[in-house]
Amino acid sequence: MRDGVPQTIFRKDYRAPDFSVEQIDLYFDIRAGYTTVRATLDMVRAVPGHAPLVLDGVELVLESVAIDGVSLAESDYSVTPETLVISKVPDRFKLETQVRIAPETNTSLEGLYRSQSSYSTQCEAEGFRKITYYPDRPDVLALFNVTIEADREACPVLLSNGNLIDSGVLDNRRHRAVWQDPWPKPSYLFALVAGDLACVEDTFVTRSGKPVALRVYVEEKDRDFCAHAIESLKRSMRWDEEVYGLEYDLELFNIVAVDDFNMGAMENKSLNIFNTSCVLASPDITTDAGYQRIESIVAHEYFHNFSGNRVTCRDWFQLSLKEGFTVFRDAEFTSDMHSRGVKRVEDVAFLRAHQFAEDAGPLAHPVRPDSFIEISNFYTTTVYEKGAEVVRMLHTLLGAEVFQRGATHYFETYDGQAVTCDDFVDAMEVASGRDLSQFRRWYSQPGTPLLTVTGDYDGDSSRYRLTVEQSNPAVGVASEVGPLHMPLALGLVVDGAPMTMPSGATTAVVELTEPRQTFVFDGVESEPVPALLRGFSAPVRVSPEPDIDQLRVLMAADDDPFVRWDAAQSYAAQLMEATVADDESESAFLDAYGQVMASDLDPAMKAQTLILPSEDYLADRAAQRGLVDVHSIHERRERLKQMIARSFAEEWSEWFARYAVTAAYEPSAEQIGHRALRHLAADYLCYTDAIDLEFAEHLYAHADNLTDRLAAARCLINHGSDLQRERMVERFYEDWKQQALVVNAWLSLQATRPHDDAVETVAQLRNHPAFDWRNPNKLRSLVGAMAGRNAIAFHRADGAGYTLLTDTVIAIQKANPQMAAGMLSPLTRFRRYAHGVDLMRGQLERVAAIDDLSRDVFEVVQRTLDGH
Ligand code: HT7
Ligand code: ZN
Repeated sequence: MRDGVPQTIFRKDYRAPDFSVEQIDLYFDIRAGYTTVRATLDMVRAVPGHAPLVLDGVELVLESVAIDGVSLAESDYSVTPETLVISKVPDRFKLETQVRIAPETNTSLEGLYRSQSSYSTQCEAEGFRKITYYPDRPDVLALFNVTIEADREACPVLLSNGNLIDSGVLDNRRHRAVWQDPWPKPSYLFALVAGDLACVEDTFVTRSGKPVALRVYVEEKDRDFCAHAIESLKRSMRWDEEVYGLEYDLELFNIVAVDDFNMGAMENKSLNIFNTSCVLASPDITTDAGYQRIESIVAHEYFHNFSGNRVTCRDWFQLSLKEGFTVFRDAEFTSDMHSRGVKRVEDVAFLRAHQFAEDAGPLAHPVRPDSFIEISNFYTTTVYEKGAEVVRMLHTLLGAEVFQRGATHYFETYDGQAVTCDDFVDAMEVASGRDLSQFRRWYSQPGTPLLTVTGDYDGDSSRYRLTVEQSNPAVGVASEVGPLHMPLALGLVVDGAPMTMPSGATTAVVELTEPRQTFVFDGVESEPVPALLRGFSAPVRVSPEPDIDQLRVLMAADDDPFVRWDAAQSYAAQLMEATVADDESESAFLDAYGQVMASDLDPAMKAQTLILPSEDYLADRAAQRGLVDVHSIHERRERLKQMIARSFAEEWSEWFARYAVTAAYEPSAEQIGHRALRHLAADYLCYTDAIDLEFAEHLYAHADNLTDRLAAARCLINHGSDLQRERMVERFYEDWKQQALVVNAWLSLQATRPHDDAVETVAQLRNHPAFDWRNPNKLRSLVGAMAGRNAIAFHRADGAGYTLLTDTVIAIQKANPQMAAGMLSPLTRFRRYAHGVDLMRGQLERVAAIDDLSRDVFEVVQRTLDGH
């Protein structure tokens, strides 16, 4: 492993900053090959004493430093690879520094870097220190004034946060723009973009009548792909006014799309920067899911304007304060815009497949972590998705109205401040008058709680007693903090219908606070089937699962969409997990499946219910019982698919015709639902005896959208002959090679083909002109897709999948540490598998042995190898 172990930062060591920055004036002189950054900081000692000034700075070439106009001699300060320290400073002073940076050679995609023909920034979490010396921590809020100078032709567009207050032409074909942000902000929200970009403009009028200019900047060739993002932005702005009473606070809102970006998007104040994959949309380059994803990410970044920007985090341990809350807000927005039931089952399926696994593995951590080496490793599904579930539980416990009052209190009380998760819960306590101290344990307890339930029905007294025990099976991290406070929403299905509770509703929300509690329901006329965890009211597992008879009742009769869907998932999972296949249970399952097919569920929900549980979810279930055998999971799932395909062969053909969308493409709920059912039918048709796949050739040839084309291509690539596959791969590329985002989908199609030799295909595609090692989207679409979404190839018995992933991580880890650490994820749960454990460990040890390992990768490998 590398020399010198990187330092661990602990939450308990938090100290308020010694100095505050009232204002920062930044001057950027952008030249080909290097950029000069001059910074003037108005600084004030915040904690009385004589503490030295310690500023963060990484990969900066310091050219000068002055205090109150007087240049410092080299003996007055010291520079380390990560800091600038000035031992003697007055209580109030102006600090001026000049540094030189090299955006052109910055491949980490943090700080200021060049992507295609533009310069852009990424400062969250700690990228600002790659731009200038600064106290780069979220609890230092300052006013930013930014001047940018660059070549007029190369960079006609010069953007930063806030308002454009001045601009002008300079000598030597150069020009200048001056931006002023009236809102104090932490450095992680700073942004700058300079380049040759087209602008698509619109206007939003706020509820108090103020016009806001909305501008989306993209490459000229992408100008026609911005409409969906703009409409999504307008819907988000309106929703935040209507639901949270929050009105946008500037006259300008910019979005810039860049190709090289480590994540989906970034909420910089008034200058959101997006991965092109999360903003550009057209029927030819975007799938149905892609349209929905763009809407939700645009909304997510917009909502951060308040949950994150106006009220920010005190330190990075509080990341879920802004991320969990904002994920909750964007999920509610999507639910209000589309189908609440579908959104909920999609989110729960994701949480169970990914967050539950994270919480059960060596990288498990609380929603509010206690320590980290590299904060970039904590942009996790626990901080985001489990964090959102924690906020959702508050919403359920307090009710929508009180929760909304709490949110308003939070935004008003902490406006302009950097606060903690505890402050958020405080606001909810004030609004509700309730004691939420036990609820706070959710922020410090890792692991997925387990609810063990027992029902007891007494027909004589018409009484049903439900006993619930909660525990948190050891996750190998931290000790138990005690029982958690959580809402358990439940119903009772009696004689084939949900029973009305004394409240008049069919759902009762009971509160769990003790290790064991019993709830009594009277007036229950016959033995009920309990419908537990309606709406997935808490991020927990429930045991035992209902038996098959109960699942059939829930699927048919419960009135909660999540419970119905969950019953269908459990039913299919239990069938696949059965040790011996028996004809009777299989035909009972097929009977239930047929009933869902024939039901009047709306098409999108029907598709969700009919899609079998994912292999990831089945793996998580298997890990609860013992070791995970990915090949057996795949085979059992394939076998069930074959059975369903054959039993309903006629129906699938009929559905394929019936759900053809004849109108021009639009991403409407109706069309999306119909396409989902049609593609489900197409998938099953691939398993019927008569597979000539002509229907797939036809689907591809007549498609007017990417969703259809990918469904068709998937049939041919995964189920066709070698010739059919090769022809499809070639044709798809020839048709779409000009569209980078479609080419990424083409790479993924090949990387996720469930076959051993996908490993060789991926290895070869790394040399294809369409691949680019520097571009995170390409890495994710090719190598990431094979490792994360193709268990058959990745877990190949000879370990070639593991080697390929590791080679890739090693190749990029110096250039882009964040990406490399993220890509290691499929190896981190190596201990849970029945096969390949030593091979995976061997690859992790190979990474650990590298001398110049980045901090990001070091932390992931170390925690994985040291973990359980
Ligand atoms: N808040 C944003 C985080 C983010 C990020 C973090 C680390 C490295 C690169 C990054 N790009 C964006 C994304 C969000 O809205 O949640
Ligand atoms: Zn976010």
